[in-house]
Amino acid sequence: MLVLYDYVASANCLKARMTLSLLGIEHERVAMNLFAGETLTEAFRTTSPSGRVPVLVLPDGTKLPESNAIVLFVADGSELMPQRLEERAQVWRWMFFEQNQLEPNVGMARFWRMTGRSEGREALMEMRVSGSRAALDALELHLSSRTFLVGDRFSVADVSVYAYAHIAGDAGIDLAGYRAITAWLKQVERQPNFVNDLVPYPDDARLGAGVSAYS
Ligand SMILES: N[C@@H](CCC(=O)N[C@@H](CS)C(=O)NCC(=O)O)C(=O)O
Repeated sequence: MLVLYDYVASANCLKARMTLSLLGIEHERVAMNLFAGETLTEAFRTTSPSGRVPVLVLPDGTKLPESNAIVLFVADGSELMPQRLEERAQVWRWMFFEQNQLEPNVGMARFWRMTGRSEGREALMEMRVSGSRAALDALELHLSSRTFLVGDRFSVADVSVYAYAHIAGDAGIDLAGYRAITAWLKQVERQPNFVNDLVPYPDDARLGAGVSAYS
């Protein structure tokens, strides 16, 4: 059986959880507490060299870190992955965009803002918020003339980009001005077997609350 090393408040982990649910794939979950240092042990580094989650462990013991690699592996050959190479390339394009422009900006701003770490980091926060807006502007432009990111069908590109786009509010960005993104988020949420079990950061993630995996 597939085993997912997971953290409930992580939107990177949410991508893996969403894909497994959308495709109805049975799996076990191992809940990791990042803020108790559980991902920083030598033992966990043999599962994830960067000490990060999500990680999917395959039935033959192969370890697969990186959310988008997990999503692409799980969805390979399924209805969530287009068959034509040209469309698959567009899926990869949006997943690289997600990791390069959306996740680092929305993810960091959300984390600092929701865990009491933004004070003293005003300039950095400003950079992350403006980076988030630039990524959302690009997404809005693309979605203003289509229903889904690639072709005319829901795909793993939508799953991957949804994860951080839908929590832009946590990073201090009002999505109300992004009409195409707002309509697209609703389309994603309407898919059969869609789940979004992301939770806010728990109290032990707050600055000064204990051992933290983050600075
Ligand atoms: N590029 C990676 C990023 C994974 C990542 O940053 N995971 C965070 C949770 S969202 C983590 O495990 N952080 C622990 C740490 O930095 O110590 C992916 O997409 O999976």
